[in-house]
Amino acid sequence: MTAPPSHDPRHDPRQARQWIAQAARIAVLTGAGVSAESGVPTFRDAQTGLWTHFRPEDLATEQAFRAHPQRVWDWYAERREMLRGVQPNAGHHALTAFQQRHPGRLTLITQNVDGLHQRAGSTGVLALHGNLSADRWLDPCALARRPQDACPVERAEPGRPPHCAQCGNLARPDVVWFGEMLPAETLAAASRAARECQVMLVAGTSGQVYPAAGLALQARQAGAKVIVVNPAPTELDEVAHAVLTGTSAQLLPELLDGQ
Ligand code: BJW
Repeated sequence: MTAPPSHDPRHDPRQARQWIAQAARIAVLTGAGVSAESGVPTFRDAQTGLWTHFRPEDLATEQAFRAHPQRVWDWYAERREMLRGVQPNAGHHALTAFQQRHPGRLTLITQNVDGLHQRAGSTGVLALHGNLSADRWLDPCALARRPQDACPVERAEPGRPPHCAQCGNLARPDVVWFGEMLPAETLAAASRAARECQVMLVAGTSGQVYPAAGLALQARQAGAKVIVVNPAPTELDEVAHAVLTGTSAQLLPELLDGQ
């Protein structure tokens, strides 16, 4: 008879806890699942995931925004509104508390744009996919003297994307859409943390989106133990030394609290 998962060292949180205890540097890569228990929908979960109801190419690309700015703006406005009503959960808090007990030991890399790690008090968060609550200009300003200058005049009408009254430039959410480069310095810092850690903890991500998912492979190739925390199978399970089945609000405290 096959031993229950809890008796297999590959599924044993005690083994993973020990690796964490011994690691001088820990990198954590989080995804949408870490915020699920705060009430924030994931992208790819059946029934509840955002992509169950919408096609990513209709909403999360620059082409979609240029073609239908109001539709995309409304979708983001709705998500921003939803975020105002949610709070960090036990998983976010466990990461923050560990960082506070061990300054400089844990680098937090997130694909999440919801700001919940930051609101929980985590510091130095490497936000690979931007920030849902911030805007930036879609195009470089046609009228500014220097390319880095912002559009001089912004006009915001309720419910509509703000635009420059002089050149028509639109504001867009400051997130990373498909086909767009991740912020170079943030990605470089995340890659460094992945290559320099002894343990990489991968929590709440399907591991389907690159280059973020590639950080787990980088950590593994550099000799780190890779631990996956997820209630469901992920693309990164085969890269991992330990696959812990459960939610992040349950398992992150179990792995991190008291050490
Ligand atoms: C729980 C839980 C609980 C549930 N507890 N867990 C190499 C190979 C193939 C393709 C590519 C490649 N390199 C690049 C690409 C293209 C593309 C890509 O990866 N495509 C794949 C999907 C095929 N990547 C890009 O385009 C990236 N840019 C790029 O590569 O630039 C270079 C380039 C430019 C031009 C041409 C070519 C290259 C940019 C990616 C940007 C991703 N943006 C989004 C939207 C952000 C804005 C917004 O929010 O609207 O980021 S998409 C979406 O996916 C979001 C997420 O951050 C990201 C990852 O999703 P995540 O977090 O993993 O969520 P889910 O839903 O997938 O998974 C949730 C998990 O939680 C599940 O496993 C659940 O089981 C689990 N869960 N409850 C713990 N309680």
